Amino acid sequence: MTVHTTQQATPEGSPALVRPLVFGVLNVTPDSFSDGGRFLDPDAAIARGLELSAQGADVIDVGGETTRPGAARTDAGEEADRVVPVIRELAARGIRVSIDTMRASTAAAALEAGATIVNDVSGGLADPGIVPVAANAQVPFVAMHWRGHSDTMTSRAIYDDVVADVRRELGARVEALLAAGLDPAKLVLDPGLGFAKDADHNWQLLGRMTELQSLGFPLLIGASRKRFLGALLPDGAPVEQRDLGTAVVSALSATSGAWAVRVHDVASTVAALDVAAAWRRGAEATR
Ligand code: PMM
Repeated sequence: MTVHTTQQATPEGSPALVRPLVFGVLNVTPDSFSDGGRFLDPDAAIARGLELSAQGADVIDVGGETTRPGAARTDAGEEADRVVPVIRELAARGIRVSIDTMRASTAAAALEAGATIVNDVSGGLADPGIVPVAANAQVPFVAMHWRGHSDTMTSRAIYDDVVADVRRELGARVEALLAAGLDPAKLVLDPGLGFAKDADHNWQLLGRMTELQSLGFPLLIGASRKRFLGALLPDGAPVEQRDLGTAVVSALSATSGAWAVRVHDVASTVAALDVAAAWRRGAEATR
């Protein structure tokens, strides 16, 4: 799979008419912030992956280590044990799977089990050995903007101009990843919403997405159910109530030319993307 498809913004910057890919989140963890503990059992996780796929997910993004703010690391063996049986079964059923990990060993085990995309929230910084694993397998590599592990990231949310700073830091990652052998046609970038970012930072990164696209790579947006969406709701609203805001972000991301969105509730995002696509068809029809 090459990531430079018609899904991508065209060189002129006008988004293609096709909708972004939908990555359905499947956390096989006891402690992720929104679905932790629900899919730790492999059978429950596989059933959830099938459900997300039936709802229209193009990719199931399987993770075995939580990255929620403040969290401690998961043991490497434990992480791989959680994800491998789930990936093996979903891939065997013809579902495209990405592995959400910062570790080379977990990425290698996941690719062997049938995953075909590596999604690294550290962009190759936490374990540089992950880059040759993805490069040798010739699979897409999602490099997210990252400033440090979850136990320290809140204190790292300091920027002069968050969009310019994230753009510069992602640009440095691009150079390092390509120097380490990654095929530029396989690279996807992600602003890392909520990772060392407060709500204002997230909104600026979304609203000024085109500045990040000027780096020349497809963008994946992971806003789903994050705290900055919860801040728009009354206090104490359950996390699922953030799905409506997530779906709106998906539609607006599509309009801005995002390559993919990563979401927990696939059905509402697919509906929102269908609306955005119909809107764009209407705009085209008037010409
Ligand atoms: N966010 C989470 C986990 N993995 N991967 C990418 N590429 N981008 C993100 O924004 C992102 C991610 C946050 O945790 P969750 O799995 O509980 O939503």
